[in-house]
Amino acid sequence: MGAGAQLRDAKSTELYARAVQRLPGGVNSPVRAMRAIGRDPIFVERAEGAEIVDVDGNRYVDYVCSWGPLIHGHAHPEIVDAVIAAARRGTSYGAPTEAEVDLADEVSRRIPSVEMLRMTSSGTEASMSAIRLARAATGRTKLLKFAGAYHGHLDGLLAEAGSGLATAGIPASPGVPDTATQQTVIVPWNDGEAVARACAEHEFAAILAEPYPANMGLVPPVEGFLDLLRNKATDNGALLVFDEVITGFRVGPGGAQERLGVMPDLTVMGKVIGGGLPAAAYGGSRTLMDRIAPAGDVYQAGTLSGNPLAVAAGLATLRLLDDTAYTRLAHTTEALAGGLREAAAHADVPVSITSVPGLLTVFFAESAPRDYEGAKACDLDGYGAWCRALLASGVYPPPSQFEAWFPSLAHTHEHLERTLEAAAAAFHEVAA
Ligand code: KE4
Repeated sequence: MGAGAQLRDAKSTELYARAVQRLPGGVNSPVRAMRAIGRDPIFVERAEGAEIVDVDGNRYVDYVCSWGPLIHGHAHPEIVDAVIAAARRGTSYGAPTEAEVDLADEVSRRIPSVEMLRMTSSGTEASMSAIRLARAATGRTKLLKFAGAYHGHLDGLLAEAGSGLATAGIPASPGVPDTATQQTVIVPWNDGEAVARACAEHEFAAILAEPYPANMGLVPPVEGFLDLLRNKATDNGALLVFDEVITGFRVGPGGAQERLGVMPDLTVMGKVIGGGLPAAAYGGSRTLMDRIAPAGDVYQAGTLSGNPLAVAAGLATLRLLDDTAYTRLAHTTEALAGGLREAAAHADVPVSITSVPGLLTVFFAESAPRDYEGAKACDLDGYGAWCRALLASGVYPPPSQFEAWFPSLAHTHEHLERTLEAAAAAFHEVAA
């Protein structure tokens, strides 16, 4: 679709009217509702490679890619074939399989700090379980997390920073009891002094961080910040837990910890590990992981944890990720980021774009935020208007300023050309 084209939306509109009668907000996860960019959701009918087609036949270059799992794009033939072959042997046994051991081997080979892992069905479950293990291993309960970081919707982490010097978290959602968030201390990302103060005041079970936060938009750590977290966790007697649900297997073969050379005690993984099917995991040293039942006394379980279909998709996904793939993904990301910078500059729209291989965010702000307060100060309406214009021109961006774009190995030069043409027109539209 050319710039300014109108989307056909009759079927999506009809479906949305039905959906809101049966699903809260018409969706099964909030961000999909597109409320953050001021429009109703688009219902998808099918997808292949870097493209999705909605129920009205509109085609888009997709930069959500299921929020990260689809590093090879939609319906990659080898991944689909692996899932079909697995399904023909049965969809779930509730018993161990060789493929689960193979997947654990593949992960351990890639993620330096993961000697052993346990699979779950979602990143939330993996975060929750890693926290329980950290609390068991240290005999402590308090957690340190960063404002704007997201680790899943578990009670203890749906917490906001208290007012003023109060360091205990307050519930970020109705239904979350104070007792759940009182053990959570929240400090600003990239604020070494705040981390030092918190560690002087509290004995933590864990310091929990996305090494490249991508849930406030992509806000990379400032030089040395992750080393500081490593040192402060060690000095405090806390475990350092890296949530690599987004960065794992994406920013490089060994995730952010390999790229930045900072080793956590526990790693939370998800998304790419399941190749688009429900799978996540948490892992670390054998000493720590052998505390998990039934090897140890820390209970954690899951009916579909490590299920054959998700493991088949995950194995096929990881086995396709060789050095050439990472080089290509890095090149695609940088070409996209550079082109978007040029398009914004040409339209005189103030944006700042952050990027690491496989991730980028277009912040509607003069300078890149270094923390959540900075991200919240962006021109959210401007981002929303720009996204609506992109959708009308056949590009599907993440429908929130506080998310990242997920380029994939299926995005070709032609996709980038279409994207940058639409982005240029959309920047001129919002600049007018
Ligand atoms: P899930 O429970 O949604 O599988 O994973 C939670 C999670 C944990 N850690 C990080 C760093 C995450 O980004 C996520 C979930 N990511 C969001 C998008 N930023 C998923 C999209 C959604 O919530 O619908």
